[in-house]
Amino acid sequence: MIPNNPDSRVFKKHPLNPVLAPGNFPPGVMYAFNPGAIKFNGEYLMMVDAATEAQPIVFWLARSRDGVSWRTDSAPVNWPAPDPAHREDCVYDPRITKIGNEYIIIYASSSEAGGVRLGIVKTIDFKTFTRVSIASEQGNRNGVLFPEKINSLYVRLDRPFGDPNDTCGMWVSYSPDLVFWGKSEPVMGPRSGLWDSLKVGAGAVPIKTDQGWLELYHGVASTGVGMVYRLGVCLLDLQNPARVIARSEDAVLWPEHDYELTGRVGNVVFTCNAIVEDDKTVKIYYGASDTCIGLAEARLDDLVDACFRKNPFILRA
Ligand code: M1P
Repeated sequence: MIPNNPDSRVFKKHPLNPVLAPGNFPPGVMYAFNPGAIKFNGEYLMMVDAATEAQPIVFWLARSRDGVSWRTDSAPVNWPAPDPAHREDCVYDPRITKIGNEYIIIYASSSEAGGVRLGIVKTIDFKTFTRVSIASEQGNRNGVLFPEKINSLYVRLDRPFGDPNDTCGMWVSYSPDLVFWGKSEPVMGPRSGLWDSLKVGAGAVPIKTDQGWLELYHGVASTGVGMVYRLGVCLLDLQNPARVIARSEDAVLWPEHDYELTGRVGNVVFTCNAIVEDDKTVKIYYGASDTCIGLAEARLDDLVDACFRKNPFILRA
């Protein structure tokens, strides 16, 4: 097991964790995890991966006034019909970006015949959802849209894995219309010997800071207990997000409690969101062991600082 550096603890986990669990949903929901989250109409809103007995994973909304106590809708989201060219039969890991008055959701769209691709759906009210596109080739997930255009183009991070020789790293792509995507280039890959040595994938919607785009991402290492998913942070250039300005050497959140160590897939913390409060506290609702949802909070400045901090225990050549 690659040890966690206690000095790198930036996020504080909420004492009432997990703040949302399958038992909070109507009967039949067995796992509830990896939500997109955003503030909507003065409330916190999560769009949760909910695995029911009837279907593998569907999206389900949960709402909260205080960000800690949640009430769930009585039924899953009324998701739009599949694209005829890609008959998705499972959806997961929604990431919600607000641009203007629209909420644009990039998610993993899986079909037995067509593999995993990025789907894009939008809404203005979280009641009616409209399909925009299937936005990638087969073998891609962990897609997330930046909250503003750069050089007049929409920008997304993603993690292509269609090519077996791929390093399983994070890429950036651009689009004029959320349908046609290109100008793709790698941003960063796994780092040998560290907590993110096997694969890395985009997590939260990037947060604009005066030091660059702060991206909270997940990294995976193969260890004696199997794959371990942790979270880290990096800063990307505001005008050219393919350029990494700084990247945390240590993880900033890792599995350590029972609800994070055991479940549908154990040893996993995973985020698809980050909510920045007016006082610059960053809240994340993270998936724990693909089973339930925890809340963790950090100061935005501390996350930026973590990108630059060096781990004194790493031997450098
Ligand atoms: O089971 C852990 C995670 O595995 C996948 O993430 P990645 O593509 O980075 O390996 C996803 O299926 C994710 O939903 C899941 O939490």
